[in-house]
Amino acid sequence: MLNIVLFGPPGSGKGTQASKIIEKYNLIHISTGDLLRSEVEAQTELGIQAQAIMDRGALVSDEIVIGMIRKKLEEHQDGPGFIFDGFPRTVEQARELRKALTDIDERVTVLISLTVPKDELVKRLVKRGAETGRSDDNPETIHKRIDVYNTQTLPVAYYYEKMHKHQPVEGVGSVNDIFKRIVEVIEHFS
Ligand code: B4P
Repeated sequence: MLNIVLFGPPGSGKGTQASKIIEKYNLIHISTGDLLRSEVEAQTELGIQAQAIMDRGALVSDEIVIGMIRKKLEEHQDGPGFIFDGFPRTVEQARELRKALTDIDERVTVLISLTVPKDELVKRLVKRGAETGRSDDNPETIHKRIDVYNTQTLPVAYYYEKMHKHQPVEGVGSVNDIFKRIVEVIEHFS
């Protein structure tokens, strides 16, 4: 299996590049942001709790997120592999992912980390907020999300670095150019 973690701050292009990677490699897409947003839309108990957390730019609890991931892994054990988009976001989530993959005799192939300067991130997310009305894409929440990324999520990159599986990729430029850089990394690690 090819198991890719797509990593980076909010607005770095994870969701955008994930759809191109899936098209080329036929992987199962696991976006914890999308999974949470569909719970919000369905107004489930989990969704109601998650909405308040997401709207203030904080992270939903590890327990909830890990539960969602394990369910998805079980459903697609026989596929060509997974792309994890926006997960893991804490070192605890990274450890749990390792355990869950080990349970199905699998491991992460590579963590691809999209690097984008903060002013560009803010610009992209403000634009998306104006276009889509996404409730966490407002200036105040965007700054909070970037702070949360720097304090709680960035350590995940070091966790994979220690295993020689962390690969930074410049995330500024055209979507197609960035995708080419990502494909080079995937071909190298697979
Ligand atoms: P996510 O849904 O993961 O949101 P995101 O970090 O903003 O990334 P997204 O993938 O949507 O955006 P992208 O960079 O592709 O998370 C939302 C919230 O859910 C979190 O704040 C948290 O509360 C919760 N959550 C999710 N996962 C969690 C977890 N594991 N644990 C706990 N809580 C969790 O794109 C952004 C914009 O940039 C788009 O408009 C796009 O068109 C544009 N763009 C992309 N590439 C570009 C390029 N090359 N040039 C110019 N613009 C570009």
